[in-house]
Amino acid sequence: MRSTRSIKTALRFAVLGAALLCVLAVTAAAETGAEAWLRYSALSPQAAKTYQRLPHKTVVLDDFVVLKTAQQELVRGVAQMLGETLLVAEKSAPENAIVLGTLPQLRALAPELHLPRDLRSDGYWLKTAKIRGSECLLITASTDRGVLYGVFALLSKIARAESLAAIDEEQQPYAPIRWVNQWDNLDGRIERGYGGPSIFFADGNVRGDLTRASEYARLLASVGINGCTINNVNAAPGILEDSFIAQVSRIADVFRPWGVQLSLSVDMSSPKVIGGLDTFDPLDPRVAEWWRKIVDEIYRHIPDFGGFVVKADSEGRLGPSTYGRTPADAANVIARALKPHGGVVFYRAFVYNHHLDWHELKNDRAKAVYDNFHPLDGAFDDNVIIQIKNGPIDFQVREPASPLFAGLRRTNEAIELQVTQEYTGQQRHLCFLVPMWKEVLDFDMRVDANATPVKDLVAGRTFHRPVGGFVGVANVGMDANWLGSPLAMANLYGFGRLAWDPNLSAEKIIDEWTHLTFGSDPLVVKTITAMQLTSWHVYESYTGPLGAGTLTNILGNHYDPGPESSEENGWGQWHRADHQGIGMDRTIATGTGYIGQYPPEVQKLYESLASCADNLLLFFHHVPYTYVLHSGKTVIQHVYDSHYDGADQARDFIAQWQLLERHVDQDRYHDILQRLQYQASQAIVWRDTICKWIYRLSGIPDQKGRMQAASGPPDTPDRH
Ligand code: GCW
Repeated sequence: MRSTRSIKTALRFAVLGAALLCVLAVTAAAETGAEAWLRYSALSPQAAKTYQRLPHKTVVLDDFVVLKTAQQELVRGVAQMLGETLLVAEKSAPENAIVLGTLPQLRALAPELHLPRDLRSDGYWLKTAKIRGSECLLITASTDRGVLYGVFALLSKIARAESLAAIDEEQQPYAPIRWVNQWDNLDGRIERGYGGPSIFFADGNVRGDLTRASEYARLLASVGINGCTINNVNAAPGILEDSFIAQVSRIADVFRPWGVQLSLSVDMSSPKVIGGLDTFDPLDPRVAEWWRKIVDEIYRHIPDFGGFVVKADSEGRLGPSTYGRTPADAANVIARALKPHGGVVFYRAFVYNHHLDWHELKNDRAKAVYDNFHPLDGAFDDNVIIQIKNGPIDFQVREPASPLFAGLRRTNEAIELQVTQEYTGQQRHLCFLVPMWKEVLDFDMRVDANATPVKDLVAGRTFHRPVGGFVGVANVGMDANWLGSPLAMANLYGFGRLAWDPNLSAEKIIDEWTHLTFGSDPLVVKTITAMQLTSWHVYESYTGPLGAGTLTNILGNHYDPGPESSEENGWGQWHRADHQGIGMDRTIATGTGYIGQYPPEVQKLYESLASCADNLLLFFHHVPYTYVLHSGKTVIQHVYDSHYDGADQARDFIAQWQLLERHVDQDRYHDILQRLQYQASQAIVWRDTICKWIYRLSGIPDQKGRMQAASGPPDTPDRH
């Protein structure tokens, strides 16, 4: 008896002790999210064994700043993950080392190496090879930046316990432009930013402490992003004041070690507002001269300056239309000032009339982008890039690909994707956007009846353009975890990975991100990847299915449900819901003619109800509520079901997340749990608001009888 009791007691202590250890372990691992996907947490002894043959020293073949950064990052990552401090050796002793250098440097060091391949732009090559008879690991590229990217790739592999045995991996970026925009105002607020105030500006000046800006550049570089526009496209002209440029150059200084080029958003009226001229007419020689001088001044401070982003004639911004000039006139005058320095202009295609007459059924904001820019194809200088939002309206939860991607053959283009979740839940709702972006990037425009996916058009591959690529509106802030929610960082990671290689699958990207951000516990990886991969669809289901757009308050916060705010105003985000039906008729036959902006095969796809996918139906067609979808359901029943299913799925996220209680550090566990609980409650608000609204309009009850009692009688008068 005694011995049984003492065994029990011992066991009890053992269990308690183990529990305590668990708690300590979890507490020790508590994380703020600041490291994002660069946590470099220690590998298990088992996993670390894979890297026993990794060289114990490193050499770098030159001391340029980016190469030095690359080496420091390598040493840091290996120390944290494998517990080993790499010896930093002279380049005269490269034997058994991880060797970092560009191809020419490597050729000079080891002529015996066969390095036949030339790597384009920022591509890199990871390769085990013998130098002077001893085995080395080479991280090489054409540029210093490529070497840095190679180091990050190697560290990512180690973090995910991928084997490096006999590695021979070459990676090339899909396009030269892989930039982020920040919509930061000089007072420190960020337009559509949900992760705290600006990391660059406070109270009208550049911050004194730019530690976060430097850490941001590191994060960007780790996924191959090579440029960052630091201020809002609704630009304050003051950014170009002499004194301010000197301040901005401090930000460029902290970007430079990470190979991130700094660029600025500028206001077209600057020559007048801050230049003292009586005009900003782009064709006036004094205006051209003013831009030349300002650009020369910038390059004196920032020799590797990237260029300008321009938002003009849009949402109240002044632009060339003031003088009857075109976007090409405006873009070119700035481009010519930048040209001698190698800079570029991103001219945003987001030009539209926000005082459109909603009574006129043929009016259509979606047509504006193409109508404004297609006629100018070929009129832009070679260092101008037209920056085009993924869809023709404005970052809605679902839109078709903008027809302008197919409408420019002799003009450079870049796709603008929105990482910050303006219309997709503002980081308070889980919404992993990579699957949405991939649908657009993979969409085949069938230009000249050939396979011409959007990713090839924007990368400049289809029409052999000198430059092109990807721009993400990121809007990170001072919040420790950058975007306000740890899970939202998957969107920034995913943007970078897609910009590097749009052929990566959403599954691969989220698997990588989850391993890097939360570790390799199979339950954690399985649960988080599944939640992320379904989250866009869930969000769409309870906010705006069938292509109706996010039925949000478009006049205010772009967040709460507000289906009526889209109608009866000039903003043009109409869904034209009335008592009989819903949807914008954008057909060529009877509607606004928007569909006519696509190449013929795509026109056919969307024009016909038979071939138009259910998920974009209301974007292209106005149909009665009783219209039967391909799925066999009526539109109205689909709307009810979708909102209820979506809200149920949002609620189910909570239970899925709770499975991870003992598997994820407590800080992030509780933070995310609270967010999911809040999201579930908001999904119900969305569900009820939209279902009641559409029931009142249509008068058609839900077949499943879920909400009529609470909704009151249907409305009567027809609004249109
Ligand atoms: O959707 C709108 C946003 C604006 C933004 C604009 C744009 C920076 O609501 O806040 O302005 O898009 O992309 O220029």
